[in-house]
Amino acid sequence: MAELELIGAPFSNYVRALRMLCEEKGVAYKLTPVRPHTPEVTAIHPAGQIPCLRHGDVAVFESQAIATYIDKAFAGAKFIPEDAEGAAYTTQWISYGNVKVDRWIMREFVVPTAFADKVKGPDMVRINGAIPEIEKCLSTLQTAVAKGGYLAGSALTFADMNIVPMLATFGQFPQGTATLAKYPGLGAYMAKLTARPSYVNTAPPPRA
Ligand SMILES: N[C@@H](CCC(=O)N[C@@H](CS)C(=O)NCC(=O)O)C(=O)O
Repeated sequence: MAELELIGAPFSNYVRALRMLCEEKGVAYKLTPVRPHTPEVTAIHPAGQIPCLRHGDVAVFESQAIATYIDKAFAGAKFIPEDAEGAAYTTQWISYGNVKVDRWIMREFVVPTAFADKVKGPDMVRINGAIPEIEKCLSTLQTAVAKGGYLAGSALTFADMNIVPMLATFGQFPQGTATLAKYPGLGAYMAKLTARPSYVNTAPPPRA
């Protein structure tokens, strides 16, 4: 069978989530660690975003679609359940992660904090404005994982792998640590997920 190639820089949470999926399933893969908008990426993704996948003649963009392909194309444990209810809850939390958690944590907090204008400094109005929306996300996620231990119920799914790198990134900032401390149930869930070899083994190298 052709080699599975994941295309995208390891600092991307979306790339990490897919690497975690491969680790959890025991699927061998080659990582091509390129940034967005590079030729390997634009050959597949019309908007130049990472991650992308190549597997023989198959070329896929969008992390949820890539995860679905990997989960279905390879044997082993399923992380996007086959049953109607499990599939619905899993894709529901993947979408919520991508639309709400990524928006408020990554786009409105992490990016304006870490890549602030060198002259003007960080846009604190924008960054502080994100915190109440992030808290809504954290509260929602804490309630969800309180039921069965994982977002989609009592079993680990790709929805958990998708969300945990985003939450952990938030926790790398002092304001993120302080905000997360208000949600101990979510903290326990994060501790459980980040202790897994699939998370530990996919840590991005320190940025140069
Ligand atoms: N919905 C996309 C989001 C991917 C995404 O936002 N990737 C970022 C890196 S983490 C990117 O490529 N950013 C560059 C850009 O949007 O131009 C997915 O799930 O794959």
